[in-house]
Amino acid sequence: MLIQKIEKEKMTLVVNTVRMLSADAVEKAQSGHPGLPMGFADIACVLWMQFLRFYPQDPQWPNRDRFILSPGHGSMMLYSLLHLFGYDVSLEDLKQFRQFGSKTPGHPEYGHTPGVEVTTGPLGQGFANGVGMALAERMLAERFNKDGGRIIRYHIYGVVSDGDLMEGITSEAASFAGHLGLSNLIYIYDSNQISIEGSTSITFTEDVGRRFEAYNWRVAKIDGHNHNEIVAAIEAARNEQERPSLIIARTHIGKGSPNKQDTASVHGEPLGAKELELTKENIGWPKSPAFHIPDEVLLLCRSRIAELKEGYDQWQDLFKKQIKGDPNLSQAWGAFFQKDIPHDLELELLKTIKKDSIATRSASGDMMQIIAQRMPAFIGGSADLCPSTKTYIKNSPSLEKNRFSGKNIHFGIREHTMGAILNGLALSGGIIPFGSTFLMFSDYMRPSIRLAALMKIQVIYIFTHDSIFVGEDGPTHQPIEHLTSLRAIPNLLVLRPSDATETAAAWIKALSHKDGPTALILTRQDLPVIVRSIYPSQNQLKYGAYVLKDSVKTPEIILMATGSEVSLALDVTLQLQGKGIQARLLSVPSFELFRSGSEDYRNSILPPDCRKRVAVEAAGKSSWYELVGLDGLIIGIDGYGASAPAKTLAEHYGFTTKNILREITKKWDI
Ligand SMILES: Cc1ncc(C[n+]2csc(CCOP(=O)(O)OP(=O)(O)O)c2C)c(N)n1
Ligand SMILES: [Mg+2]
Repeated sequence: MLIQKIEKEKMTLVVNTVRMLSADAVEKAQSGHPGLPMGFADIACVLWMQFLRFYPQDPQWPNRDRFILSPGHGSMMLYSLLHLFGYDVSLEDLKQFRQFGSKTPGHPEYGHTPGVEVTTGPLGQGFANGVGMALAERMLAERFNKDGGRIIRYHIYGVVSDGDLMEGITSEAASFAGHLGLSNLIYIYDSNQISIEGSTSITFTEDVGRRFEAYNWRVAKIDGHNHNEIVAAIEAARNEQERPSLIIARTHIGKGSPNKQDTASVHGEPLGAKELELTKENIGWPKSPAFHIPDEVLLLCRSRIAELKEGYDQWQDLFKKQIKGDPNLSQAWGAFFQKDIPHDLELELLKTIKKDSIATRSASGDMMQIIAQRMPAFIGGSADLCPSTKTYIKNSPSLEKNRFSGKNIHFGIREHTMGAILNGLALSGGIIPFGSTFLMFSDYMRPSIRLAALMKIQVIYIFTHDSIFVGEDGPTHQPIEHLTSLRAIPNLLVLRPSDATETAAAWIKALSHKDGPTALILTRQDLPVIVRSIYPSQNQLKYGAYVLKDSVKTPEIILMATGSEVSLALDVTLQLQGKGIQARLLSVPSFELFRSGSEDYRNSILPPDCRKRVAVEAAGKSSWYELVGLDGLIIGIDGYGASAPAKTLAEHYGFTTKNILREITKKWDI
């Protein structure tokens, strides 16, 4: 095992370098958070110097240990470590902390700075992302560690703070991780007993240790500034085979600052020139220049990188022998890590449509069986709703403790953490994760959906029961503003297919959309399958909107609809055409795709001078003004739904051909 023993004085020198680089950078920026880096540096340096396995020249090495800074406000600690340990983060980058376009933004951003494993900032998310990463390790290990080989064997180390542990998402995530016994997960709690408003005693007096023990975690308590205790605790956690570990480390925020240590002000304010000087004096550091790195520290870090390279090279040899040397495993590795889509997949998905009327959730469920067979990286589950969301992969077992070969994850009724775990799975590489629940409950996942979109990672959400037409369950289960609010998240692809055939096209789009998440919005109720030998092909879904039924001459009125309302709008269009009115119908499965296409195309199907525009969607109206303008007509829903059979609701809210025709006539006298 790669463990370099380092004398206490030398380690302290590294620790103080991280402390002072962080404090100097915050001081220079006059913005940032010095307290966490100063208080946690002892633990971080022991971890990086003696345990964490990585190779800075290959930040995406699949078998690296992961380091997660869940309290992302401590970003300067991470940037200092990345610089010292040879990642492509220069001293100049540290000096540009928090400046526009720099590699060192305010909070760590995935895909922006080499070595940053995940974007963190919203407290609690990083904690739950790590659970997804630990689960991914277990699943990949089960698939690739054949005959005692250790191609996949890594740990997830995470820093978690008071703020993280106050957030409810960490309870869900810890419960899930404890249930599955994810012993590759090692979290170190920066228990400095300080948050922004002061001492945690003002609001957070629970016994965190007992809470985590109850979740089936191994819990240890240490002095977070005692290097021997840190080493012993991490070693013990690494030896644990049954449970995740929480090491509760009593630390002192702003450690080393004579007047600001243990205060809330050092959490998020520069030390100030005077206090910075006093701190340097206190720990025996040269007062100038700022950003000082002793030569000895550089040598120590370089020797650590050399040591890590040995491990990296050994793994590459093993990879050549075990994976490249075995045609089956080699092909499987490609399938997991490249995630190519079989060219005939859409055809295969279309073949699953056997009825002329089917709910899009059910059509999707049938299609998912094929996708799971053809694409082994496709793995996921639901928040206790798979019988309703139709997302269970039938020929595969559920994941269980010590059995990670299956494709079905039971997230339990933990939507918040499901969202964040999906992000962790996606960040691991090798997995296309999906998660499902009712559209209504996407609210519970919104923070992680937003982060997936920000990180540009591939996650697929299957949100079913997508409108008031769920019926009798009533307004608590009837989404209204959810489509609008999902469409408002930049870089989230929202697809609401109008029938089973568009559902196939939507799946192909979701699988090929690798630089962001996709939300599939599906119905509970049956919808007629649009006969594509008569109507245009479903593969035009890729344009976001397309003409489903055209007028003979230049359109006089254009109807637009999504999902379950497309067949209704088609009926209206046909009726209008029957009266000799030049009506055109657009199916609009995705606002984002339509918006990102060419202006020429947009104008061709939605000519700017055609002002008689009607949108039909059983949801809140606000997103539609973009397409119908202020002079258009929106058949939508103001307020909430109601508990009643779907047919009654359709009448009440006006989603009938008769009513829509009446509204059109009322507005334009046609
Ligand atoms: C979800 C969320 N809510 C609020 C914040 C704002 N915030 C940033 S740090 C923090 C608390 C800091 O306390 P702690 O986590 O103990 O960090 P420390 O002060 O010890 O560095 C808060 C409330 C946030 N980042 N995320
Ligand atoms: Mg704290």
